[in-house]
Amino acid sequence: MTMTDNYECIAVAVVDGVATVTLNRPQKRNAMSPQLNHEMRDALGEIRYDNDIGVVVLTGAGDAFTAGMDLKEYFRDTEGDPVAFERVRDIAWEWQYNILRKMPQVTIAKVNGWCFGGGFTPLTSCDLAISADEATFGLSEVNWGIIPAGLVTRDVALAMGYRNSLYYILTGEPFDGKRAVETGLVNESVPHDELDARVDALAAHLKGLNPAVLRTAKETYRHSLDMDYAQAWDYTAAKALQLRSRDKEGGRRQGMTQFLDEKTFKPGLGAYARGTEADA
Ligand code: ACO
Ligand code: V55
Repeated sequence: MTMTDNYECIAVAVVDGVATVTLNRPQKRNAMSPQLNHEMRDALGEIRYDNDIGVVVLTGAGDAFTAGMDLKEYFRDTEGDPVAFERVRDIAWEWQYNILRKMPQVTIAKVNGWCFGGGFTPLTSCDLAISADEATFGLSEVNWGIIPAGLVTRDVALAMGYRNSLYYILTGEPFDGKRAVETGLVNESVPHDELDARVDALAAHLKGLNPAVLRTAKETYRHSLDMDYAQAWDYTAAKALQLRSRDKEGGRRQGMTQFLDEKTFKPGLGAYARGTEADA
């Protein structure tokens, strides 16, 4: 599997069904170079088909989550060569958006430090995001003379809303983890020395839930947004039925049995005990 591959710009470690993918160019603040993007496309392309992995954590080595796209290798080195730029741009888009957003696993961005510009796309493509209070975020594009491109503008609009998006897009002002929570960009922030423990606990919780249910729930959420109400209603009904065949442990039936007959749990307060019962 992926973890045995020799990557230079990223690191992949799998422990107890949780894959941690680390952007690993700390000397360059994990700036996303073409090679890093290529390795990420490869690694996520493998992880997404690995049934033994239930949760994927994306983080950065050293004091950065990621300083964004690599100004030298991604922008300057392709200047004057639109085809070369398209090539590196499309590989970046492929993992940051197409693959990451559709991962069947639950994905968590663990924002340990600097997160700028193009870093907002992998950040918002993750389902959940937990940051360090001390992390620094910024839509720094305007500071050096470009607009938030790729899907940064679109993603920020979704995560932070109208006023906050335009404020940070137009000012380029940096902000910390606590502010990121207020704007809706991340779910929570905690002191940096508690970040690993908080993400580990969240990952462990998610890993304990029925993976087919989580996958179907996230797909339904993501696709519903692009539909009108009638389509969303019908699509959701079809997804609910799809789950019945996807879910090999028959979660729905176990849940009803344990609540209604055995009275061993309350669905409002926690999850059913997952057994080994195969769906008939
Ligand atoms: N692209 C290329 N190289 C970068 C990037 C980047 N995005 N960010 C940092 N580096 C490199 C620096 O050039 C430097 O390289 P060198 O040691 O070979 O000279 C090294 O990483 C360390 O960077 P410093 O600036 O010395 O680190 P410091 O800790 O003082 O500052 C900070 C960190 C604030 C993240 C700073 O590096 C920075 O502002 N980086 C750019 C952030 C940014 O605006 N990114 C682009 C957003 S737009 C987009 O992504 C499309
Ligand atoms: C950015 C810019 C891009 C890109 C991805 O906002 C992200 C940063 C100009 O191209 O492809």
